[in-house]
Amino acid sequence: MGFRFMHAADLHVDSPFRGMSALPPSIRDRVRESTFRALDELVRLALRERVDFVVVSGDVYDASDRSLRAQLRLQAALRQLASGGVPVFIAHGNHDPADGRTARLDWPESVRFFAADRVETVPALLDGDRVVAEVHGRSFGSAAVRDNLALGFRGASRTEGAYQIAVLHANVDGDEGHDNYAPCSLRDLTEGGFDYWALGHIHTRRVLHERPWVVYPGNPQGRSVRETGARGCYIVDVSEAGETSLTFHALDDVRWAVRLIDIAPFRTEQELLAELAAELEQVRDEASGRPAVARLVLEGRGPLHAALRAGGGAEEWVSLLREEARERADSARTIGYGSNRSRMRRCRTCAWTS
Ligand SMILES: [Mn+2]
Repeated sequence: MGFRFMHAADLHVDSPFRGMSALPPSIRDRVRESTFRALDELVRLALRERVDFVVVSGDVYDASDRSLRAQLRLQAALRQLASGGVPVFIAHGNHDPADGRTARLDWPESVRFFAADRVETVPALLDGDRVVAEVHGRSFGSAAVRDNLALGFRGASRTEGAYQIAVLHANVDGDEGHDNYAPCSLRDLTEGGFDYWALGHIHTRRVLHERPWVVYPGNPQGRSVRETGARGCYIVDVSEAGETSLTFHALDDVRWAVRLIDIAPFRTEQELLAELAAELEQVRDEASGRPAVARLVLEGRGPLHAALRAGGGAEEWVSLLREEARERADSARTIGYGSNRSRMRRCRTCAWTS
């Protein structure tokens, strides 16, 4: 029988969003709440799409000493999934290792947190007595795991004919943009005899290999302006014949965007203003109704250079953009603005719109 599961990772629930003190409180609050809202959206999607189970590949929480608030919100989310009959399989990662401080809470029976000292194997889906899909997983025991945990999956017991899913937080082929935790090679994974490696750690979604599948779903909510674009999870459909297909679903509550604008062609403030407003309009369109945070980076040299570099220039431009945005979009509402920084030949502006 065919089935369907959700693969998510790096939820970073209760991410503190530090370094945003320059933002107006209303915006800061919305951003602060975004990892919780993305989690709620994840639950809604899983129930709406009627997935058979959910796997989460680490960094569920943002901090190893997880906040009680984060744990209670996760508990509420998992209870909703449990009452919808959806089991959840969770492996911890470097942000939320098993040795972190944990409140004593009751978790639904259908939720499985994988152990840190060994690879555990559990049947994820049964058809009568027959195991349709099997999930293998291992959590990080402490934050900085330098061992190749992937190799330990090879000895896992497997039920003949069942679809094999391995859940792990890991850095494949030494991705330099991320801490090199649980390092492994793509070959370690593709030669392991599994159908689907449900990975976490790299925050931008990537399918590293097909048949067998090696997948990073990315984080469901960008945690800073460095994590731009749509973020969410994959819904994975496995046909009766074992054919696998992935569908990405956005879950982010606040979308981040960066736009680079060369000031060279603009001769007047009017022209540049129109261009920036058009950029923001585009950011808003791409955000499909959710609030968006845009950083506009003005670069290059041109007739407006001196005016932009003048004291207080960037802040004034940000407030102009807010007014412009308000005039342009009847239904859209500009809710504030962020800080600005200027460097030699580079002037940054953050405009916040919803
Ligand atoms: Mn992470």
